[in-house]
Amino acid sequence: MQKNYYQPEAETMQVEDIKKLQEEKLIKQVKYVYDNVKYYRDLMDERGVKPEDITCLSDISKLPFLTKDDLREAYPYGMLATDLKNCVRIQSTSGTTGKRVVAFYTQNDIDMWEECCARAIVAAGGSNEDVVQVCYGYGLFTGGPGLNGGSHKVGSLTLPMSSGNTNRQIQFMMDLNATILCCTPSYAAYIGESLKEKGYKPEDNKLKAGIFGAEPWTEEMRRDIEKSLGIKAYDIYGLTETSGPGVSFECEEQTGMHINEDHFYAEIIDPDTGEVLPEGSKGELVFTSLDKEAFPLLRYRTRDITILTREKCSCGRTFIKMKKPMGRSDDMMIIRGVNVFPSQIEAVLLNLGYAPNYLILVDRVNNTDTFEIQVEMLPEDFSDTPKVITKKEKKIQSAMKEMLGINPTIRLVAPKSITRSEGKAVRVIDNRKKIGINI
Ligand code: DLL
Repeated sequence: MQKNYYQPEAETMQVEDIKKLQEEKLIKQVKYVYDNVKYYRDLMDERGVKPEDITCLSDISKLPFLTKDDLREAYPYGMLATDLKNCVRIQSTSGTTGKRVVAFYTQNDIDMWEECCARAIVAAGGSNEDVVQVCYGYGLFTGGPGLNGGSHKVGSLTLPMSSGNTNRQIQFMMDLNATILCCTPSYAAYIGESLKEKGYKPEDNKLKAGIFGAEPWTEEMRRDIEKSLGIKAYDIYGLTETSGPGVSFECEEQTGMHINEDHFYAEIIDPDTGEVLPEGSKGELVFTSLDKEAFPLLRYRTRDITILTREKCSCGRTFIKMKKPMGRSDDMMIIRGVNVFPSQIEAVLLNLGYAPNYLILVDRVNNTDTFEIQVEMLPEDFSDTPKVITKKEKKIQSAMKEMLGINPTIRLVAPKSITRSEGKAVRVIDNRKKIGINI
């Protein structure tokens, strides 16, 4: 079979050449960050590390880590490494106002990011003959803009659908003969079900592949989606902080995602001690950008748990592969593709005058995440009529929607009815774990 790559010279580089390139880029990027990002320079100074101390890849372990908290502390401009006039875009994670992570991009950063997405599309069999339907969200979320840009680079006809309005998605998919679908795996499964409900069989659509990511999904889910849509389903990974989707992507082997190592250096660390672990070990994934201009990050702790392996891949790509993320080392949940922290929920409740007695219940029913928050009503509200209670629930719901970007079901429950814990409070019951989804 003819192998297709978007940038073969990079994607099939000899491993020694990748390492040499990474080393050269790392040395430059560290100096660039030291010279231009005061926040990180201070961290390096605190540790007594200077850019000259970084002379080879393994020296990276001398550098301090960066965490989401650092990025929040530095919000909005503290991590910016270039003049604002050189920046052309921001993207952002969902999160508390004022506490969002805001990532900046120069045009070169956008080009690099879109090329990474183009590699993913070509690895999924895409070319300028394809019609790529992008139903990741557009806007501050990186999913829509990233895959949209990648599809342009490939020269595919791009359908910038954004998420939601499933009837319209299906109409465009069928009328315009979409061949590649890009969305979260749970939305892909939902589209599959909706097609079936409308009486379509998998062979009635022209789709051949899907590029699905932004949330954890299982091999079982992959098989379900492949069957219901009649496609091959490819995984794609990324995070706002490093650029967005396309940091790594799957090839036809479907055994893990190749990391775009010419732009990102990956390490696996022990989440408790920070020690760098050898290849093949399970631990927390840490990324260092190698050539970003606006928002370069050195040793950024993703909190995603995975394993890196550099086994020979039948696709011919030489980039190291990461396994599907197997969980997180923090309390972030991904619900319907949106990142949710219990602390955000607590902040909303405290703001509205409730005590922090709540329980978050998450499950996956018919491939869609369910999300309920039980909140203890205030003792003085206990005698409220059902109508008044419903009104209060709606008020909490709209405040949650504003904070999180998604709508939970809110249930006000009797005072003192949520079990108190004697140790660490159990705030989250995530039943998706029972069906093998490693949230
Ligand atoms: O989710 C970027 C993205 C968009 C990736 C579209 C793929 C497709 P954030 O909203 O910043 O960015 O969330 C990043 O999502 O740290 C992981 O925990 C999780 N995640 C992303 N892709 C995958 C995946 C986008 N393929 C966080 N499998 C990351 C499992 C994923 N988890």
